Amino acid sequence: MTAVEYKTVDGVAVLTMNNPPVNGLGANLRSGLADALDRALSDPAVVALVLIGAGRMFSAGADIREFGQPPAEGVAILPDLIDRIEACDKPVVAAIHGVAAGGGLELALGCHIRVADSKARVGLPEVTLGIIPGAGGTQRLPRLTGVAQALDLIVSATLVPASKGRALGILDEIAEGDLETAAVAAARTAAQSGAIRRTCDQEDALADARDNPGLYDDFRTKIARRARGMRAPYAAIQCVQAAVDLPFAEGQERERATFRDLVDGDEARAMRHAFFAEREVRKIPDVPADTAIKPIERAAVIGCGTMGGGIAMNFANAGTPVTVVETGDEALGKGLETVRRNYAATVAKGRLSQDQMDRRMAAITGTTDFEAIADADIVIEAVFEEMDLKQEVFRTLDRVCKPGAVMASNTSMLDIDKIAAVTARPEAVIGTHFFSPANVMKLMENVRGKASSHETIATVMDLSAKLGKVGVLVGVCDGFVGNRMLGPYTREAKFLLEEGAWPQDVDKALYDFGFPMGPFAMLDLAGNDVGWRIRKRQRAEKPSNLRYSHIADRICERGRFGQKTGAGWYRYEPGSRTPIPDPEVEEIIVQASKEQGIARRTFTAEEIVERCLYPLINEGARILEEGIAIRASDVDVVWMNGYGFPRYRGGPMFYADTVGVGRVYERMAAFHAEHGELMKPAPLLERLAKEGGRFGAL
Ligand code: T1G
Ligand code: NAD
Repeated sequence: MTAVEYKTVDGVAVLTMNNPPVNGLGANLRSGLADALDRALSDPAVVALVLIGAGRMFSAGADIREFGQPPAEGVAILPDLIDRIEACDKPVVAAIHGVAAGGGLELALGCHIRVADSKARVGLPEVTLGIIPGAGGTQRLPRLTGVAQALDLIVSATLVPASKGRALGILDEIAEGDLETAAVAAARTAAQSGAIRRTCDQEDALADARDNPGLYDDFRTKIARRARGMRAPYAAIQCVQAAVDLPFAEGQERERATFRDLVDGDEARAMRHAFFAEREVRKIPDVPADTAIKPIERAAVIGCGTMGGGIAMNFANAGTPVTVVETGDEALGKGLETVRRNYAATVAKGRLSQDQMDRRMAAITGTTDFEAIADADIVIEAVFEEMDLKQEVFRTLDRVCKPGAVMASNTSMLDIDKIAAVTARPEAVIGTHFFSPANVMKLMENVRGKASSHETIATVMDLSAKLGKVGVLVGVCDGFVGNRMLGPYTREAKFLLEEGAWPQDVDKALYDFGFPMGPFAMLDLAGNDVGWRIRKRQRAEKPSNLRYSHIADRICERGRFGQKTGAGWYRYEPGSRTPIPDPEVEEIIVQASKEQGIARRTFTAEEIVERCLYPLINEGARILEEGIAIRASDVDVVWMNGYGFPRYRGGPMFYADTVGVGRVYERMAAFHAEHGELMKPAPLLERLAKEGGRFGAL
């Protein structure tokens, strides 16, 4: 199958890119385009050209799978191909539908006219891959949109709708009728006018920036929080500045050199891994891709507390009517009021219109009567984390829910099989573990029980995408993937306190590593009482003589549950979320060291990072051994989307491959020797270290 189909319409050569699934501009498509270009330019009957995409879109850009591979012999690289198109002496029109992203939009920017259908989206999202636009985007985009707009688009990596693309000057026309027809007409008009408008020649839009050199520093300040630890956004700013300060060709050279410098770097490799990991996670080896998905037209949520309210908002945001069930009118009123306040806060920030808020609130109904949800297609239970209560709720759901309904639990740690076992339809039971705040956090750990049917699994995996979440299928164990790995991470953080570190030392080390906050600030945000309840249950269920730190319990015994009580590992000024070290906590810590007979010492940031992260990775290895996670990259997706693991490090298992599994094993073995059984290396970690293997190759 040729990657580029060629036809002529009224003297216009129509070049159709056909490289499913997203017309990635790989070597085959680039050589197809070069050949078609030769043909059109050498045919005197051809007065103009149209570039259009077959399938779902114009093009999603360079073929990311080619990165890190040796360049294809004799095939023009994308920047050169685009320069050639721009230099054409016959008008070239890009006809855009679906998406024109990255190199796909750069290809269109090299064309002389851009026509799009009204549903199209365009953008340069390369920084999400740890790179910059490398085919002229940083040089051509600002020449159309102006510098400030170009910086915003490139660094925010947003795909903007056609109407905005038109307003920004990226698109010249929105096709009313058939796209190809409109593009051919535009091409003929341009040929008749004889005028060709090359983007590289457009200088006017750069003028503002020339008069305002401070614009770049202002922009760096603006992005500092979300671009922390990354190189690509700052490299993009420098290249856009080069577009203003240098002649076009030199600016291009600067961009290419910067692109080459980034594309094989750790950041780019980690973010490419994240890109494909979030697509791979949807594929469940034993659930056929054509498994039937149950339609979800009505939903219900049991419990409208911290999680229930957020979960209901997800359905309302997706346009699915949802009913929340509470124990009584007071609890119901309180829960719905929290939902209303959350929406009002978003409206106040201008991120939602009042009308949208009203429609979403109207989609949420409250009741105290379980019978009222009998026709729900899916029910998600989010009541207190107590097994007896959850089983009681599932007995009720089994009685009232219609046949075929999916019955899910938002439990953080409990055994889904034990919950399913109290129903007559365990095949319809599954875990859907959202993360707090549930209407914000992207991750859904979907927990398959022994009896969960393929249909139930396929339905909730599809639901995750419909709710704008990243769904990861995991197996049943205490804490599933995320919370189970969080255990050793926070455990070692607490031991470090007994051995001499302060909460702020540990938090600074992990913050500088790239987490949005360290373990102690995170525990104060989530609420220390949640962990306390879990520790009590685990110690009751599995008494052990292994090392245990009492510091966290002593802090909870004093009612220090974190931000919600104004004090936890830190203290907080009223209305502030800024953690302040508290001598009262330091006293508890020093006392614990004394009781353990530990001589306190200081730790380097590297020691702290290894001591907290390597046991987390080690637990990830155990989870893979047990088949609780399907792939190592699934574990990475959980941590990047649910626990703030820095995306530019690719997740814990990818990070282990980056530093070397041998290094992680060596440190774990040393920790085991020094700290005992809790730090025993997982057999998989040991095997991979000895074989020189990688988690990514499993
Ligand atoms: N290269 C290779 N494969 C790609 C791809 C790409 N650019 N884009 C998507 N795929 C695969 C993806 O892995 C999946 O495969 C299938 O296509 C469908 O994708 C010089 C160097 C366009 C918004 O960053 O953001 O150009 O899992 O499930 O949800 O400056 O795909 O089915 O086997 O995501 O409808 C810059 C990346 C590249 C855009 C569509 N481009 N793609 O979303 O489909 S770098 C991007 C997306 C570049 C130049 C530089 C999205 C999409 P599989 P999907 P979707
Ligand atoms: P919460 O205490 O804020 O809310 C629980 C709600 O359930 C309360 O409003 C209560 O009135 C209601 N409820 C209790 N029994 C009920 C019944 N029989 N019928 C109807 N409603 C009933 O708790 P939460 O933090 O929202 O946690 C809910 C579940 O989600 C738990 O299983 C928890 O482990 C899990 N979870 C919590 C978090 C978190 O960060 N809070 C994150 C993920 C998962």
